[in-house]
Amino acid sequence: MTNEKPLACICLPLEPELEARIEASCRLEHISWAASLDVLVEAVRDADGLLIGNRLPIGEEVFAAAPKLRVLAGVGVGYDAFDVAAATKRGIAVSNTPDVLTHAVADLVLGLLFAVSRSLLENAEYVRSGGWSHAARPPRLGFDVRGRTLGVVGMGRIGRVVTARAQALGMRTLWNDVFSELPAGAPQSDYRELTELLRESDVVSLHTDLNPTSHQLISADELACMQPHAVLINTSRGPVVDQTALVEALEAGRLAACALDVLEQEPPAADDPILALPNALLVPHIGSATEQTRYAMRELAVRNLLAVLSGEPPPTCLNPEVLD
Ligand code: 8YV
Repeated sequence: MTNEKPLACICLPLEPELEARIEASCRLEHISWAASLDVLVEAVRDADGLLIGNRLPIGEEVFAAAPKLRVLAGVGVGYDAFDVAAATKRGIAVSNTPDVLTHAVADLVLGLLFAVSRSLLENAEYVRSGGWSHAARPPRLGFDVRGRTLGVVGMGRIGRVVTARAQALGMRTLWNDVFSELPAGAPQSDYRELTELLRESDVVSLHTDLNPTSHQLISADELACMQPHAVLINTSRGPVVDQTALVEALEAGRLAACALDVLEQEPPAADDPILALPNALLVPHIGSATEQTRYAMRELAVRNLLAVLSGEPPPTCLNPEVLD
């Protein structure tokens, strides 16, 4: 006798209570979170649902191998790893996890801002290595963020929260997006064309999603617009910045510093020149990496998965047209 329950393939570790929620109405199969695309393709052949992060590109190759697939529940707000158009053609619902990570990413942006503005890593190393005890020359002085101008590129959920928080710190804020009308609910902020925003800002923070329009949005020409004392913060996606051009600008002193949570290649090759730059503060894609936020992302992804498999509308669907 065949088991009627749908098969949910889970490609990252879940808490027992989340697994129990899935198992109440589905069969559950684990796929290693480190699986290659080839292994994943083999593993999803009978899947009705797939819950997965954004490490692997999920498109036609996976969809063609999984004819029963009804839902791709992503764990992450960015969905550039998913071919939503191909999923839509096949009637597969695709979901992401917006909102639940907005504040965690904004926290990291402020953390990076202060780490750079107060030379926190250099100062910590100065103390640890005995420099302070031996009255060695201290690291350079920092800069006040109050009164400085922050340019936010991408006025979505995260860009808005970063703008509001920067204003609370006494920063002046500018914004740019593909639209030029301030979205409803956004804090009051001044719109600028991208090049103007780059010219006027002391700190630029990137919050666009990655799509063909935003790919290498910040290239050599854009970096040339920035002031030599300016700082670039990227917590969006690595390919939004032309990293070769960024390294050149940092090496030449045409840009003071960058703080990157995301890189063109993750993890970077050991000889990636960005790793050698003292004025590049790099962290390993940790925008959402808090216990609470990561749990909230997984929990929302489980709700999306179960909703589709039980014929309900998922809370955060990227292609709701497939539900009709
Ligand atoms: C990752 C992210 O999802 O939400 C996003 O788009 O980039 C991150 O939160 C996270 O690193 C897990 O893959």
